[in-house]
Amino acid sequence: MIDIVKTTPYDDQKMGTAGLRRKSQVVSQPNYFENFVQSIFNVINPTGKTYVIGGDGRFYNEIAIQKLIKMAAANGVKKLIVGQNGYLSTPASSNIILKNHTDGGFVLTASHNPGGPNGDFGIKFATETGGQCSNTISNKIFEQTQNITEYKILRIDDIKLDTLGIQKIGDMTLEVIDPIKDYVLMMQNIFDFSAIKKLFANGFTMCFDAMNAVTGPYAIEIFENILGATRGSVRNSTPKPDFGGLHPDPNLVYAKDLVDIMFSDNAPDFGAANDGDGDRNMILGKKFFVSPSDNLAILTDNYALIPGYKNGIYGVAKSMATSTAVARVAEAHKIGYYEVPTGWKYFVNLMDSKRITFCGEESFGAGSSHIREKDGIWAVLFWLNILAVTGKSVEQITREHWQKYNRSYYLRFDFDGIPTDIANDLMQNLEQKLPSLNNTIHGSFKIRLAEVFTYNDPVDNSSTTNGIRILMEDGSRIVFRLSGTSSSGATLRVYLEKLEKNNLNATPRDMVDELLKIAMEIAEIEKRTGKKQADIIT
Ligand code: G16
Repeated sequence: MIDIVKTTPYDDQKMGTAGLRRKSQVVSQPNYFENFVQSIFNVINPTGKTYVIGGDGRFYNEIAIQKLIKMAAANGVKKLIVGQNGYLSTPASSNIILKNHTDGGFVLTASHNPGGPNGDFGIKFATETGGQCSNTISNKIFEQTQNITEYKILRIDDIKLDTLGIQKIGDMTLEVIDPIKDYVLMMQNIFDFSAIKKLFANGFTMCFDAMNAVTGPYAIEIFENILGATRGSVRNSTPKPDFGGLHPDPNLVYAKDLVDIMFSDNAPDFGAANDGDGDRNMILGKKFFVSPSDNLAILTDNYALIPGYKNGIYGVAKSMATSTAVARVAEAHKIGYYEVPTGWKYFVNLMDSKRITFCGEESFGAGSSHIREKDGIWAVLFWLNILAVTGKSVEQITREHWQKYNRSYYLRFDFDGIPTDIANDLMQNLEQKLPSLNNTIHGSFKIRLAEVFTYNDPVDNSSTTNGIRILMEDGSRIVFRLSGTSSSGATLRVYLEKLEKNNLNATPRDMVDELLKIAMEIAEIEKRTGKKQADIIT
């Protein structure tokens, strides 16, 4: 029986950079999740349609997925494809959407944000493209959330999701699938698994940190079971509702245990980590870190070594805040190059229109048009394939890359927990100042152009502004943005890039120090936020 439940709106259900992300305690308020899901259904008219659902297993996943299934059935959905026990990584979900030509999907995740009763929960909504919905759709959904008066839900017992196969939920078909199988097949079609197998057979060692999140079972199957990495190569491999207390963001700060292993004297040959929902990656060599911006540039430069790309790639895109390293690779290979606002959804049109094959971001994301999300395990396999074919180390590959293309020293400084009005005022004040900054000299830098970044999508002609960029005459840059994934308050991100042609072996912190001082001063960060220094540097 369908219940029609009366409800009242919550005013904070506007989606950010990647879906809706809020504190678990906020999402678990009465009707909060239901209001948001019904608002999506009100916009997409789901009658007779098929959707994919899953999540990263975090706290509230189990409860939310039951609500979602019962609401889908009550709203006329024809079929749901759900990962066993409610698990699907974000990239696996995108693959299932595309492979089965479904109408879209829901991933229950707050991605790299911490989980648990005091952590975060979230919902990513994808369309039939396999990528997250456009701003036009998310604005319509927000409008619905502001006017919602009721939602529909089937009144039935909880549904068992532990057994593979098909069941009927009212008039709706529910298919429980193996969350890993199709993903593995896709990876086998892209990469040279036999070369990587040989690499491991010859004693190559790796440490993959799944951070107690969704990629653990994928990583065990691919790296240990199929490719033959030694048992135990995958650590923190059991997904836990609170990620075992870890903050599942694969960077030098939050994946500290892995970093310690990789910088110890008996470090394995290769290290990597993924985030909560499996779309982010961090790559490490023995005592060596590959910055995400360099990562994208190196993968792009080496595309021809990978069976899935050996016939050529269309082009490459990066988010504006990502370093310009990949631009130099695109120029050398004479392939298309695009800069988009932060948010993977901006890459989707470029992939669908065959303008790009690869894309990536400074926030530890890289991927290709095999799906419409970034893909953590894909990036790790890409590196393993490069290492297997070239016989070189991570450090060697990266240093040779810098020799060939120069080095973009790059760091991101995050100022967390700023009251939203103060953060907005800071950005507004900076924006007003921009015209007066052009052609001014600051220490050893001269500003060539200071502007608000505007992206004009070549496919749908939409225009989006995102962040402020200060471009220096020598190719160095300062970028300011407010994060779109904070679950409360605001985070100011300051991205610094120092382009260097000769001094290739310095530490990034030393190289961007002068830019940091300029950024602090221009944006009046200390005066306005009271913060003398960043909370997190990645
Ligand atoms: C999401 C988006 C990414 C974006 C990132 C950071 O990642 O999918 O495209 O780069 O947020 O966004 P912000 O700087 O606005 O916090 P994820 O891994 O959280 O889905």
